Amino acid sequence: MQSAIRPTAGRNVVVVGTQWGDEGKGKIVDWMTDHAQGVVRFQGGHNAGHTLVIAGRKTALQLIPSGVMREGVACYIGNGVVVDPAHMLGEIARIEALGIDVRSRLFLSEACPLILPFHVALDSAREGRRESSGSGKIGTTGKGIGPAYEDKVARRALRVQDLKHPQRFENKLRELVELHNTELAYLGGAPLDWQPMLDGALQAAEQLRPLMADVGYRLYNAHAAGQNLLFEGAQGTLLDIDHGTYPYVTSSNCVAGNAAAGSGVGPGMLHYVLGITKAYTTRVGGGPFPTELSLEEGVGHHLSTVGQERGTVTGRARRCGWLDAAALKRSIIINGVSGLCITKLDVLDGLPEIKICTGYKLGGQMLDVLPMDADEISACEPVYETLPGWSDTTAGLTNWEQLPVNAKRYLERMQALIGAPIDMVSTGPDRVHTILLR
Ligand code: 2SA
Ligand code: MG
Repeated sequence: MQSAIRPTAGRNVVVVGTQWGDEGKGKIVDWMTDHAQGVVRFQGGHNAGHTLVIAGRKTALQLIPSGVMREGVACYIGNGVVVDPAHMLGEIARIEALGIDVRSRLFLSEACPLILPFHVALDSAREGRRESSGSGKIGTTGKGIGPAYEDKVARRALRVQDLKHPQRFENKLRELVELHNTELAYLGGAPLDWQPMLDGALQAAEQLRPLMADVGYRLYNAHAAGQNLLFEGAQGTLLDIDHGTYPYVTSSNCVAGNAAAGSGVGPGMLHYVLGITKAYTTRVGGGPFPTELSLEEGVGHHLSTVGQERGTVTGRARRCGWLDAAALKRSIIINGVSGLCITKLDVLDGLPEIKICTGYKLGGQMLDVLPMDADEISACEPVYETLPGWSDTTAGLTNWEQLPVNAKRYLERMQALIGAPIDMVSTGPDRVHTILLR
């Protein structure tokens, strides 16, 4: 059978999370990079945490595309990404310390908005205010992501290209600092001084300048030359600014459609959408989560501990619950998912029975897809179907035939409920722990 996901020449793949992030996208992108010559980030910033385990060695990437771990693969940071210059240089240095060459194959779009220290200060001051006012924290990563995107949309952001023009940079920066200091004062925060920010940015500029590139044009030419490109989504569909559980979302579009706008290519250059789905559900931060379980005991405790569910960036404990097929259904539709990769199946090993949420009860009605309104989602009572578990281990398996019969049944039922084919199953963190189905 012709493989649906092993790319043939000139076939580009978008990898997106179908849940609330942390589905294991980094490992899959890394695995798929065997067949790609370029990996592209198109949204988010260093709020992302992609953990890769290669030959037993764990690496966490936040801003640099996961393709960097493969020699010779080009890494692109598209215009849809918000870039903290200091963080970026730190991350490059950390990867270089592993003996990996980064700078010769990293391309940074000039149009990326910058994350500067006042964005970080605003992010945390606002979270503090939300908490003290009782309106409920969003539970951001505190990296300044939301405030940076706000400046972009307000058309006043400093962008990577401004780093090439020190005077222009200074003028815009001074205005922005003045503006943001007003809000910081309102929130009870200390005002920030523009001068050290300018010094820091101009220092970083020297190192960033050689990386600046016309990313969209490069991608166009790479595609024309027959290369395979991988578009690496960060966070997940239910955290999308438009389609997620608003306001408990991140500030970018995480859905597959944004792979085009966020990198500067046409939608015709996206050929296959791989949706990454964890075999259960996790969420880090606030907001509704219908299938959530207590982490203190039973299955919730099992998922949290066996799955080692902690934030890569912040170390926060992730909330855990059963698979939610009704939420996934929405995700499959919005992303136009071509095929699914199910990850962390082995975490379910040993559970006597496994539940799948097939819909919700809401105000006397039955729903078969996640509602759009966060308050309505909070009021939803999940409806479950129960399947038998399996006692044999699935960890590290590489072949469908080796899976316990009940694990196959679980995957087949999931596929039928969600409405998208499963093309891959990941059975462990290492590259080789992968079952390819089509
Ligand atoms: P932000 O910082 O403004 O993007 O936060 C807004 C919401 O988006 C969530 N978010 C994430 N959820 C899961 N994983 C993410 N990346 C890290 C990881 C998170 C970490 O891979 O583990 O280390 O805690 C990520 N980034 C943003 C966030 O929790 C808020 O709900
Ligand atoms: Mg993550």
